[in-house]
Amino acid sequence: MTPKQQHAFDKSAFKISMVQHLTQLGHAPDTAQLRDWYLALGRALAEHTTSDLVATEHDQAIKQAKSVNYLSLEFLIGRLTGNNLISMGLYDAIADAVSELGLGLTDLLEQERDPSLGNGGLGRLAACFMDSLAAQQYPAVGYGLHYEYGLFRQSFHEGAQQEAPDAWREPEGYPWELVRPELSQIIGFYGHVEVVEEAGHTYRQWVPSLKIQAMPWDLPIVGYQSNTVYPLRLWEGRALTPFALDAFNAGDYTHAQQADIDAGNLTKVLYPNDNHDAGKTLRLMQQYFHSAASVADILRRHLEAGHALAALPEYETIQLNDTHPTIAIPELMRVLLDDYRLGWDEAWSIASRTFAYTNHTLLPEALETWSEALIARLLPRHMEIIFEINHRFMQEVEAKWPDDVAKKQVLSVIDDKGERMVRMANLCVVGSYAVNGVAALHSQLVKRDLFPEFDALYPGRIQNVTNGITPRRWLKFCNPDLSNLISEKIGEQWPAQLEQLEQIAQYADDTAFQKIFMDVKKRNKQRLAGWVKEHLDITLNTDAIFDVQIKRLHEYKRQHLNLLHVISLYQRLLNEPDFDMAPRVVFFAAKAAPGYELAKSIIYAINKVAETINNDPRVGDKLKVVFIPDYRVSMAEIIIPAADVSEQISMAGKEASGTGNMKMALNGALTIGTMDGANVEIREEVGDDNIYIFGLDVDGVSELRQKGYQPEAVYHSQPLLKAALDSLLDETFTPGQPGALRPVFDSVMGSGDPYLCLADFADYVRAHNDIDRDYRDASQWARKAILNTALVGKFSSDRSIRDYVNNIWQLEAIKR
Ligand code: CGF
Repeated sequence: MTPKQQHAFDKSAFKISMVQHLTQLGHAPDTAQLRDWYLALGRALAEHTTSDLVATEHDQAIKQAKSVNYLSLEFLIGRLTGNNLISMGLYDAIADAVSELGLGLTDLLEQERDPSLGNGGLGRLAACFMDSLAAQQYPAVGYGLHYEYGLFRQSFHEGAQQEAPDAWREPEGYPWELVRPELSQIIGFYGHVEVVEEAGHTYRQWVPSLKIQAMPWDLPIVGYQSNTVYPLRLWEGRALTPFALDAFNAGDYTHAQQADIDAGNLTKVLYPNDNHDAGKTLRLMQQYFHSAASVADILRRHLEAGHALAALPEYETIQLNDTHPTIAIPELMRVLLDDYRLGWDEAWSIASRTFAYTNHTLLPEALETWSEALIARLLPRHMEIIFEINHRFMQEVEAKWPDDVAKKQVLSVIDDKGERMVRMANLCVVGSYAVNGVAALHSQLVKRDLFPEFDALYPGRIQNVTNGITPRRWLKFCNPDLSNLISEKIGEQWPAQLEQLEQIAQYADDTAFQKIFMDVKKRNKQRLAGWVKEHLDITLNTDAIFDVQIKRLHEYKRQHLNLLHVISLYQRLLNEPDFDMAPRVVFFAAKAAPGYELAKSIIYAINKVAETINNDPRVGDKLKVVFIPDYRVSMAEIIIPAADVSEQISMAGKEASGTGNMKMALNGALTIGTMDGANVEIREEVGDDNIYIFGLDVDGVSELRQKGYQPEAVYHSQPLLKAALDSLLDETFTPGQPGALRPVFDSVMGSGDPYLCLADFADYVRAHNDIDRDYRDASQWARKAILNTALVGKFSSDRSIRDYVNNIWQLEAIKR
């Protein structure tokens, strides 16, 4: 706690406030349940953050400074209460206050449901970035959607994924959010474009036929020890047309509610796809609704602060998190052209100096395109503007490469090879002053493979900003024992200056420190094992290697490669009398998009293999496999501090960055990984001896493809691999149901193993053997683990944000 905050906190007043909130919720202290108390705690704390939010909003210095507007369809913020307590410097004081009320703070925090308003890395990155912006006091507003249902809740029925809706706010509402009706906006859809004549000029004007109200809900982003609270503004769709009371009274209930139904659907659900473009109309409606409301709010703030419209790029920058909010570019153009009546050149000069775009993926199936017909129907004026942007852009291309049809074809915003489609990524590059990839390798591939022509046309526009994670949530909050140990050694500044962790490296060879460090790891493993026992009734050996793969389920992430290794260990334990291995628990946690059949088959296969291995008495506690259901931020907070080994095994060139890799390394896990995404930079930081790199690199992948890859040949040449694969076809793991796991077998054999699992298998096994050997040398292992924690300071999202600030956004910190 900072001295200022310590002084400001009045324990007895806070306890009174909690009891008052409890009473307002309709409960009495002697009969209230834990959940009631949690809500009272959240509301009592939110009083403080709300007043800081309002004060920050009205701060003249901030109004006169440049801000970043982070536009993202996803913010996977996780539970806020514990994290906000850390940021406010009140964790211990509140623990003390609630204990005087007879409550345990950790029990209260467990009552909070995760706001799962994101799918995976992209949404979690947005949350880390907001945390780092507030901590470093770079003026910022996050803009997202207020989904009624977050990412589905996952359970398993006989091994198969089941999905249930996640009504994260129900039934009492979320204590941290604040509705701001005074800032609501009206958003149009459909309709037609009219030509208006005024003072000898003709203008175009969109007349939408459907209007929906955008109601903002603010969540407080509390800066770590900074007294700065920025809003994460989430738009909710609401019916605008007044409730049809006449129809209701006349008995026409459905019609009376129709407008509510349409508007309410708009932000009802988060699309559960990660790295995949599903192309649904409602999704485009969500994107436009989000973009239009955000652009309107940005302009409102800008003009209310007294700035000229033409000065927008000097005061506001708009970061597009992936292509999902691309439609904000033509929307700003529409407003400038049609509402403010600027000429094209002036409007374009403003817009193209305001937007910047982050690319998160090279996967073709994730690069969004929308059919021209759909955009023209839903947003007719925007389609005209997109055509005009492209027309002028094509002239630029012609000037640079005269008569080069091929260049125009790849660069064009419109893909007219079949049904005409709008390429959102191309529109982003054309309309942004900066484009960035999310790790060094990824940014290089964006330039080399995805956008080489754009890179030639606009040298310097495509940059790199390596992703990062907030050390407040991902070390200080989730791993209090390790945090305390670090603070004892190097002081309390590291959560705000993560580079300082480097000083821990000097203790890597100190046997006493090694013991304390590994004791902390052991306690975290016990905590996770306790959770597994309580929820899944599996008993774990906490001396075993905790080998962890936690991320979305996707073929390119290769959970099935991990599974093949697990099966091979199982078979060796059974079949090779001399085979010895350090005990291992292999953890998986992953959600599959509901429509992604193969991903669901992989989950099913892992669960079936786990069931067999865990119940086979011949294995004892040498090997256990645990699939933790319903992976979410709060679960990650328990798993990550307990990990010994971090699985980052995507096929090289496919994982743009990864951020779980950073979180686990920071908590002292050793990475087994390919030369992909941020693994490459983690290796640079921790050194070759403290990471297990295996498999083909990007060049190796393309060479193999050129030579002609034959998974069958690999299958026949490697007995261990063949045996593991064959077991997927018989009844080993699915008694009475031979072939139930065949889809996984076929995915690496029949359809040609698109992600080269078989090609990398042997080297993956080799790397795991190295891990097995090294883990048995406790002191050497401790040394490596300590060095991982010590040497990954670069991956603080504070550093990522400073890179954005210095190289792209050009903001000044405003200290409060
Ligand atoms: O974004 C991802 C993640 N799946 O959400 N992508 N998208 N889209 C990438 O696949 C990750 O590699 C990356 O770390 C993350 C955040 O940039």
